[in-house]
Amino acid sequence: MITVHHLNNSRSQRVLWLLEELGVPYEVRRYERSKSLAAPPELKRVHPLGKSPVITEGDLTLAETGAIVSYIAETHGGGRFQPEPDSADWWRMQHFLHHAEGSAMPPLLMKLVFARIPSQAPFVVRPLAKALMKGVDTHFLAPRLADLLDYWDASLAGTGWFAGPQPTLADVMMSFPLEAAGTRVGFGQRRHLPAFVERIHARPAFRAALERGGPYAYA
Ligand SMILES: N[C@@H](CCC(=O)N[C@@H](CS)C(=O)NCC(=O)O)C(=O)O
Repeated sequence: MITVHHLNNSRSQRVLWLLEELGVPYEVRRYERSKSLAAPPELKRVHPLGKSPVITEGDLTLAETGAIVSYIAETHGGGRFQPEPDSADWWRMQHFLHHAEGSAMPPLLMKLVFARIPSQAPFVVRPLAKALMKGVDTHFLAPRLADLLDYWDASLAGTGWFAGPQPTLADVMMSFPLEAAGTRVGFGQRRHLPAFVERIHARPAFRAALERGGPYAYA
């Protein structure tokens, strides 16, 4: 049986959600973030990087959400949550599987980290730190994030899903960047992004995953 090593308020919500969608039995081992949001050291006993999600099943220990959702779909999914192999939608799904962590999350994480810097800087340099971070935000992050949000909004415009007419692993992977963007950046006038987040949160499998994993700040 799959064990999900689940950190509160984290990317591993996606893994629980997929397992619920596919009706795959699993166990959850919960870990709590510290005040600084770090994962607890016990996670390093599961995988050397100490991040979540990690799954274990038999001899296998697997980290990285993209690899985990592919493993679950391939070994337990029976073709569900994936378009026809090698179709254009299948390749679109592959694109978003990589895009979610490779291109979408880095600027969102930078936004989170930079926003925290001024309050953690020594009192006397706080105004300087604030001005510096504002500059980075305005000139570097904001235009890049706007491009990303526009791209995601346009990608959802056709069917409401990222890779074809049905939900796929692409939607599972993109759920976290969209939820994070909604909180950290805001969607502005883009209407497909909030509709997507509402749609996935209303799915019975997403609600069931919340019950198994515990409260999730983005839901
Ligand atoms: N690209 C990795 C990122 C893993 C990751 O950074 N997970 C976060 C939770 S969202 C974590 O464990 N943070 C705690 C820490 O860095 O101490 C994935 O998708 O699995």
